[in-house]
Amino acid sequence: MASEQAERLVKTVERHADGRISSVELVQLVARIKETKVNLQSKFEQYDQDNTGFVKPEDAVIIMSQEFHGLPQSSIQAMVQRYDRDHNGMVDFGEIIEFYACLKAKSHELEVRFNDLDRDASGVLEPEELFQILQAECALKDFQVHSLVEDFDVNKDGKIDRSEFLYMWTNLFG
Ligand SMILES: [Ca+2]
Ligand SMILES: [Ca+2]
Repeated sequence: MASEQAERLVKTVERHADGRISSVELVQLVARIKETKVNLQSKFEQYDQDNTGFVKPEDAVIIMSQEFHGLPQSSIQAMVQRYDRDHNGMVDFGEIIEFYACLKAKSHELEVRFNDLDRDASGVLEPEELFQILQAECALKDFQVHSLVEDFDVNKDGKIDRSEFLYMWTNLFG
């Protein structure tokens, strides 16, 4: 399952590559995603000893807390709940891994690309502006982008300004 998901993610990145990202950058990005996935996957497997592809919500919270120290516990719990889609009390951790491996691999690039991302030059990032890049390069779903915005939208205006953006990335990946 792990390698299939990795391949799928890589294909997604390749398919959506446009003139904005050079082939060297793309290769580096893909390599970073793969490396991050391998690390997260091995942690996941410690909790999924029967190889079911799922972990208990409390274990997912532990893994995420270890990996993303700055992320508030409440955000992690909310996120894990969102991933328990059929409410059977088990979390498809493979999906979380895919999501975070890509975010983590992109973190530096995103951090230095605020102006680029702010396509309408409004000075803040609307969810749609974050959605475009994260959808294209990480194959994120709507709710994942909205959940990120919700977690780090300090002044609750529904947008991510420069300081919130910095706070987001240093908390997730600092
Ligand atoms: Ca904007
Ligand atoms: Ca805001």
